[in-house]
Amino acid sequence: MWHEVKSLTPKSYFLKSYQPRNAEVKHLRILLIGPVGVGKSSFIDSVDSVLQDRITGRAPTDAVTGSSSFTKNVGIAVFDFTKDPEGFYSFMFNDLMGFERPAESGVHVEDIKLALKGHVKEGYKFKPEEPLTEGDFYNPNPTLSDRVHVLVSVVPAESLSIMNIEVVEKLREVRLAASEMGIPQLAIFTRIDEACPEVKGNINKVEKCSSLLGIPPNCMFLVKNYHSEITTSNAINALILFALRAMVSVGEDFLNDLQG
Ligand SMILES: Nc1nc2c(ncn2[C@@H]2O[C@H](COP(=O)(O)OP(=O)(O)OP(=O)(O)O)[C@@H](O)[C@H]2O)c(=O)[nH]1
Ligand SMILES: [Mg+2]
Repeated sequence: MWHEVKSLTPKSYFLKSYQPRNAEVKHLRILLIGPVGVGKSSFIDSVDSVLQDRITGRAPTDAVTGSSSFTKNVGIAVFDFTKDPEGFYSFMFNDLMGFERPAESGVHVEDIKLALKGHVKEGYKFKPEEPLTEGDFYNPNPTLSDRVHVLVSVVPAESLSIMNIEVVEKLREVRLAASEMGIPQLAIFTRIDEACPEVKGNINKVEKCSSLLGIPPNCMFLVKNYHSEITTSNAINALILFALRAMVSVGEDFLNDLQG
């Protein structure tokens, strides 16, 4: 496996040439969910950095992580990636605020379910007090393009065991809703630099997280985000590209299955 990881370069042919075969969709939509401050926005930045081959910083991240979500003022922020000079890569990320505790103060699970189905328009600001029902930001007739094609749970490798139970339950609820819709799901562990450096430790974490979230171990990826580096490196790029490639592959399978 490590061979395969090392052979991925920022110019990864698969990602560069990828286009959904399903003609109804121009961009594969990947939604990231997870606890506050776990590195969701940093992962999007890291993908951008890998693809641009330099450190970039588009998705707002927070260097002082507290208990409330930094990605707050946006509802669903959409990020696509420049594939200079040919335009954009054919996949995009949706970033959300993190799940907070107490549960009532964060984004509603009902809103995320609506987002999975494509009912939530870009720019909607989630309201902790009430879920979206109708209005300017409600899309009553979503197309396949508006829907989420891959759901990624982002979990902290270093503090998995102290992940709040309410947050775990929210993650599971969203995951079950996505399963009912047939949406493929992966998980990434961020902050592996702060977690146990031994592989065995990480494998135990993968198994623990697998049973917590109900995602099979082979759908889980260890990732180190670019958070303090000033240049990109092959080792960090490889982990990010490996996870990204898996996201795009399962999303493509989902779209093809829908096409029949
Ligand atoms: N050591 C380390 N720090 C990281 C990593 N990924 C992110 N961080 C740091 O964690 C903090 C929070 O990262 P964000 O990307 O803002 O987290 P988020 O999940 O988007 O948070 P919310 O939007 O608040 O839900 C920032 O200070 C990042 O620099 C990582 O892999 N390793
Ligand atoms: Mg964020």
